[in-house]
Amino acid sequence: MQYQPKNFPVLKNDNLLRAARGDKVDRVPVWVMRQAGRYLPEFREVRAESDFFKVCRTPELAVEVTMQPIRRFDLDASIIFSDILVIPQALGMEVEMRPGHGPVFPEPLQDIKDVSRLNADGAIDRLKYVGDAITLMRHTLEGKVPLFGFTGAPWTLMGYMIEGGGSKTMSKARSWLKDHSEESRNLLSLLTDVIVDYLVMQVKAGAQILQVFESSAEYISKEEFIEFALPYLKEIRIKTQEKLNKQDIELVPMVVFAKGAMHSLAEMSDLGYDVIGLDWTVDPEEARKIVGPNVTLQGNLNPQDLYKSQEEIRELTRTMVRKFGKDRYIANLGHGITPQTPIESMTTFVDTVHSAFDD
Ligand code: 1CP
Repeated sequence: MQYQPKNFPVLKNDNLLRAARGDKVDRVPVWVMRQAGRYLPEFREVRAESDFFKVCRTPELAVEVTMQPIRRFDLDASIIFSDILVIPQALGMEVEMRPGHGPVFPEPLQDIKDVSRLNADGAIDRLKYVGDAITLMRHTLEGKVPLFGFTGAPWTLMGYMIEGGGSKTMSKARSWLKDHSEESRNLLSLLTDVIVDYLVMQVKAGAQILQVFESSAEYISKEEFIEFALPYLKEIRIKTQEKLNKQDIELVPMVVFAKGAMHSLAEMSDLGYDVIGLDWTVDPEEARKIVGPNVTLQGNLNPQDLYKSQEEIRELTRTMVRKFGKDRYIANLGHGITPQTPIESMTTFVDTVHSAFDD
């Protein structure tokens, strides 16, 4: 089936896009990283029937799980169901999603020579299923809320490709940065180019805002972050916008979320992203002081706080939102929601954000 990226329904709730651009909002917009996921019984039902990557590759299934949190909660954005690891897959690496364990690469990059295994030619064509899911999602949403596209950032993808999955230290990948810095830069550049084309493809398919996940920034030092992450994050922002401009496609807001890199908020505010995602380690007022008034902040309740009592969640959320203020702010957690989170806590979080300035 062909999904046509045109004649999309008119957007009814644009609070999140307005907040991203620095315009006034009717209410503080909120969404949650990993809002489609295992804490929802209806998600577990879909996953009981289908392998993780089958869900990603089947637009009807990807759209179904993307819609699940939108049906349940009064969210202000949706995010297309996929994973950051679809890029290494499209470059020819095998990735399995092992139940209860997470992603595993049976043949990770073990040696710098292995980089030559990667095949960037046609990678975007092999990711067309993500575009198809985005296009179908835009039609299915009926303009209720905007749709995020997303990607992993180069350092984070490189880490998974070398470690062969999640890691507590990313030590093998870190040693590449030290011992093979030139080859590491070549790999980061290769990933940057694919990421740019992937993001442009997602916007053409209907993504209305983009988030770049540098989730593994937490494993590297500030010096390494400045040398091996920041330049590529900047290049992604610049080249994505250049390519969209060249093709006469309207720019969409861009969000950078670098978990564990709150030491570099000042540097991040110079990258030209519209929105900076904060992890939960930073105080809202401190972050605002560092980045200045011209960038939107997103975040940053500790996901573990959703295991507290409903009364405590209300109190923590209200205090957080009031510290950020109503302008240039998108409420979220400081990282993804975790699988055991009570559904009631998510409802409390979302509704408390919306009512935080009611009195
Ligand atoms: O609802 C949404 O947010 C959309 C879906 C989404 C997103 C944005 C998924 C589905 N994954 C991601 C991004 C992603 N994937 C990141 C960046 C965000 C973050 O830091 O959390 C990362 C690091 C991954 C890699 C990944 N995929 C992990 C982490 C592994 C580790 O130990 O480091 C895991 C567990 C996955 C699997 C996955 N991806 C998504 C879901 C719902 C799941 C759970 C697996 C399942 O359903 O079986």
